[in-house]
Amino acid sequence: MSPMTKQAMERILENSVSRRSFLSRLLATGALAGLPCGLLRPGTAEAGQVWEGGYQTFRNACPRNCYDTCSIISYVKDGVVKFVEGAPESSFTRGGLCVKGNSYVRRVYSPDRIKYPMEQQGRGSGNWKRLSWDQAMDKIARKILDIKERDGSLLGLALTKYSGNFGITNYGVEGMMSSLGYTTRMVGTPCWPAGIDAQNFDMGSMWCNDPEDLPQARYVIVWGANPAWCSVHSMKFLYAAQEAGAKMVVVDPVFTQTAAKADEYVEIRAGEDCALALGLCRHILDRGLYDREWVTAHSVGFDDFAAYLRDNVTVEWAAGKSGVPIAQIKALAEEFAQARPATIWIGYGMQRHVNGGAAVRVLDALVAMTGNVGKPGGGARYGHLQTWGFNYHAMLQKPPEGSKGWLGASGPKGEFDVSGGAGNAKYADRALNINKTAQEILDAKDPPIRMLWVACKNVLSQDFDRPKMLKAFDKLEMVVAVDQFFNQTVEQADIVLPVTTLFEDWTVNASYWHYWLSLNEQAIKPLHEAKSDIQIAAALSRRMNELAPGSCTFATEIDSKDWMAREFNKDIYDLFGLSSWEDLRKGPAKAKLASSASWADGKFATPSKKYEFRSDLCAKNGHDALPMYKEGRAPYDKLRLLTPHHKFAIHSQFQNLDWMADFNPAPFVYIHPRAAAQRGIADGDMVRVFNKVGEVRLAARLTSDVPPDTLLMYETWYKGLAFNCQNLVDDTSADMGAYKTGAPGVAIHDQFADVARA
Ligand SMILES: Nc1nc2c(c(=O)[nH]1)N[C@H]1C(S)=C(S)[C@@H](COP(=O)(O)OP(=O)(O)OC[C@H]3O[C@@H](n4cnc5c(=O)[nH]c(N)nc54)[C@H](O)[C@@H]3O)O[C@H]1N2
Ligand SMILES: Nc1nc2c(c(=O)[nH]1)N[C@H]1C(S)=C(S)[C@@H](COP(=O)(O)OP(=O)(O)OC[C@H]3O[C@@H](n4cnc5c(=O)[nH]c(N)nc54)[C@H](O)[C@@H]3O)O[C@H]1N2
Ligand SMILES: [Mo]
Repeated sequence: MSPMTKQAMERILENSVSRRSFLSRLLATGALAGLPCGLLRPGTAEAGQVWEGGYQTFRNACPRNCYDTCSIISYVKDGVVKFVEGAPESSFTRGGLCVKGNSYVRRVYSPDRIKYPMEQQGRGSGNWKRLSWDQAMDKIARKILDIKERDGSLLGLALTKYSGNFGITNYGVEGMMSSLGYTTRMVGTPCWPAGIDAQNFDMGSMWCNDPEDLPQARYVIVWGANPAWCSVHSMKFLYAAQEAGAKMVVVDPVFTQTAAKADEYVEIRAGEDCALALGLCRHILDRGLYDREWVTAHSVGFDDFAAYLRDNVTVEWAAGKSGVPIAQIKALAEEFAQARPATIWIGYGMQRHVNGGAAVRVLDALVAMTGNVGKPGGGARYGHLQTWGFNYHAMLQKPPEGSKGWLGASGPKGEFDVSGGAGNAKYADRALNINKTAQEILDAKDPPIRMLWVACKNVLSQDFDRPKMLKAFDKLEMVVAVDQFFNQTVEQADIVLPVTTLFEDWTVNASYWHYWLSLNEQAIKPLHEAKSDIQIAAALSRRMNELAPGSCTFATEIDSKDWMAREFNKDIYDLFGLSSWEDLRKGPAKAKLASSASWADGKFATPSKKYEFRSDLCAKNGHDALPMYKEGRAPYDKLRLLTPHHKFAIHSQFQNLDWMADFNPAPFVYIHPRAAAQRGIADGDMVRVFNKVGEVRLAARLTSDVPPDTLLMYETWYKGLAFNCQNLVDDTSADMGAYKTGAPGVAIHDQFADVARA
């Protein structure tokens, strides 16, 4: 161990609490350029260690829905988090945090945090009145009991939860609902479901190589992903690949910061990934550059796929559809097929289309036919859930005896049994599509949804068709939002409950991209009157049982640390080489992988146990059996609208902080100079972007980084601004997702709009 001098440490810590120094520090370290950076030297910290100057260190983990799921060390003095850094022990986090991670100190201590339970007199009025926890729980519990009495079930109580906090104990929110009875659940995900289904059909599961083996790749295509912003810690592995001689290509309709770092940029017409990828496959087939041996040994249906390519696909056709020149397609195909190993990073952005699942299947096929599946440095990289085998103790709660609900698997879907039924086993929760939350609330009957519990989710910022969502909210008798900030959903809630940040309670975090596991220790006491979601569940259970004994099975007192410990099991310990979770106090652990490559043994989890170019399962689920071309969505307005993810925010989180607003105070819509000129729009003009869903007003920025037929704005919440891109995004479904996630994905990037000077 080589501790820093006390003075150096003090300097960093003192600097870290000032707003100006946050900016200058980020500038100095390059974090603003999207580069991860270690501020402290590796090996300087040990969990629980008390520093000379009185700083104690704790193990934390960023619980946001992000590829990187960073392992964090927090430095605490006098019960206050003074400074955070990336854990040096993780070769993925490698001692550095992103711009958002570096701002955690502000997020925790922001004066804007919700401090105590409150009730709003009139949604959207801002007329909030403080409640005690007892009063809040009493109002909520009485409402739940009232619903049960009126409907004979709790199907009128709905939960919407997504990705605000991916800590494993936070699945206790679902557990809380189960412990009340059978309720209505918003199921599915707005994020990645089309690709999940596609990979399940092709390989039997979604399973990516360890991203730390990227330096072994000789050729990398980053296809519809923007890791320079959305996975900054992966960039060092991409750079290492480039330094070792690999070529990096980016396929994106937008010239992103990742594209700027690539060796070649392919400007594709959005929604035409199927066409471009099929063109590549056809050319590889024609040149005989596919891996005949691998395809014969490990796959089924390749001949059918090859016949489809010969009969239906030409490079010229692919060029016409995708807008990518013929010569570039041919060169790309030849280079990709001849570089071994070659890999594709399949982004989540590219599958948010009506043909997104179909496109992911063609990309998988391209990687497979070139013999790159199962190879270190190769692979069709999308995501994985290999390290998520926890007990889900917090989640798996039982409904109270005699609870009634939706008729389960035996009953006709959607039918509610009012007869009393024979026992709990025949009942289930009512599952509704999270990506059509507004429509589902409007349509739900027998019983209608009366009450919505919102946790880890910002419905009015992140869900689709905001005008319709506002109408849907009008139907709800009570909305409870559990959050940290007065965001645009809280604005429309009746009761808000303050929730802790990651530093204020225990949990454990895994990643869907890398293979590290991190403990999240409680580093400080909960601020103000905040409670974690599982502590809120216990508080609700206490009041429910006081009012109606037996009405809630959730524990009424819980020790969060103990509940965290209960999530571990032998398989997790074995996978990570741990003897106890306490080992994680020394630092994050990495899964002991037999190979850095997924599917290295060539045994797939499909029905045939082989890679399936032809998937009957896929056909059974209503799609084409082969990876085939699927038309995109027909434009419904003049320009395409893309609303991807921003650098200074993760969805609606972080950009609301004053520290972020300092250097990114307001959103822009990015417009190509030609499209702008046609409309008399100059750089910096205030404009109106509008379509059939609604409109937003914001400043225009002219750039040829976007195609002439495309408008780009980033989905983000700016405190104090009305900006909300969901006024322009409808809830049209993607093709796939229902098989594995319970609901299809959503075609976020198949949106269209026009723009005019405001
Ligand atoms: N137009 C458009 N829409 C999109 C997308 C897009 O690209 N464009 N992307 C989609 C994608 S990929 C995703 S993943 C979703 C994300 O959608 P969400 O998961 O809704 O997004 P977040 O804003 O990350 O988090 C939601 C809330 O959780 C709160 N929170 C944080 N920690 C906790 C906690 O411990 N407990 C509780 N109760 N709350 C907590 C945060 O303060 C925040 O308000 O958005 C989707 N929507
Ligand atoms: N800083 C930051 N990091 C994040 C997040 C964040 O909000 N901010 N969100 C996290 C989450 S939940 C997710 S899901 C991931 C998202 O990670 P990514 O998938 O990397 O990010 P997105 O911004 O959703 O989309 C990536 C790119 O897809 C492109 N794209 C859109 N349509 C098409 C198309 O038809 N074809 C092709 N080839 N490209 C297309 C967009 O132009 C965009 O540049 O990042 C995670 N990390
Ligand atoms: Mo996501």
